Amino acid sequence: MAAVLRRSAKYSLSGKLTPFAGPVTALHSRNERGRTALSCLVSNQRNSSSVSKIKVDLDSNTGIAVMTLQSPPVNSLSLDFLTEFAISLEKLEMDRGCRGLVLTSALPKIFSAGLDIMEMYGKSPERCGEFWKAVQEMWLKLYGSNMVTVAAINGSSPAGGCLMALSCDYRIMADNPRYGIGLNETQLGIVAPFWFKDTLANTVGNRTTELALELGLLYSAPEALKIGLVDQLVPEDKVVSTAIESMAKWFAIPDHARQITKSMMRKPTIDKLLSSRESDINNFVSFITKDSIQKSLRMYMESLKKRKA
Ligand code: CO8
Repeated sequence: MAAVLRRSAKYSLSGKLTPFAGPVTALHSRNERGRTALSCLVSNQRNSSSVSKIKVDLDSNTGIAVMTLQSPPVNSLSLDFLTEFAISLEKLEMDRGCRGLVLTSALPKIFSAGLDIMEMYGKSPERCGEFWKAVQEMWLKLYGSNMVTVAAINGSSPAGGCLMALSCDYRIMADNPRYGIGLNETQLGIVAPFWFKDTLANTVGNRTTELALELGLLYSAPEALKIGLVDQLVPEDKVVSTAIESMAKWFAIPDHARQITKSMMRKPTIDKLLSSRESDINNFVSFITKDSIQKSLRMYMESLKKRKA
């Protein structure tokens, strides 16, 4: 009972985080199997849409939350999406009943298309700065999470989508060679910042990162497994269930020991960004608003549309 009250109290907190966060309404309900459905409705002053881009299901029996990205057409990381993501993550982080997080997509064939390119095209420097701060926040929260985090990658995951997966503790991908994953920024004529680079290098090593970043490589699922970018391939319909099952071996380790070890591995990388957040934002804004970069982004968007036609 006390635990139930404690959990309810936690969900009623209205996110203390992020200066860019809009008002939040958390809807909290239970069904007979003890499953807790948390639906965050974020209404942003810039955009009156109240449709949730992220669904969170916390199973209070297992302590595992499944966060499902559901922002069609491609789960691109817009400012609204990132804001909702940060709030949802913070709520789970504060919930002592939640020990593990599975991150997956509701969209067929796509985990996430990465940063929303339209957030970087034709926008004011102020808006670009706000957007980049939200991207930083997403990474800081996920890479530094105390929970066990498993990416259930059930589709393509370029650039920022790959970063999201890389920020988890473990990656399980659908065994489908048509799905690509990688930091392909140079293909767009843009450059992944140092903390994207560090996150990849911490996972696959320096030389592989050098090749991957310079050539903007997107790896097929089997290639990604070979270089250690993902940890396991399973049939597409087993990605989420395997991710949930995989939690058992992490939960068998005392939380404090696992968390301190994770922090020891990741803190230096996180601290590097924390000590230079403002200059990282300024670098992004001055780079992305350059005419030549805006032109590259426009051409890339056009090439995406042509490919479709
Ligand atoms: N942002 C915004 N819109 C997008 C994005 C995106 N990232 N990706 C796709 N879309 C749009 C498409 O233009 C298309 O729009 P429309 O229907 O109006 O034509 C719609 O989404 C559907 O796209 P597709 O038809 O291409 O869908 P497919 O199922 O055929 O393919 C893919 C899905 C594989 C995800 C494909 O869309 C794709 O490859 N997208 C591009 C992904 C990409 O390159 N993302 C990189 C973004 S940059 C980033 O994340 C890190 C930047 C780091 C910043 C550094 C700056 C200094």
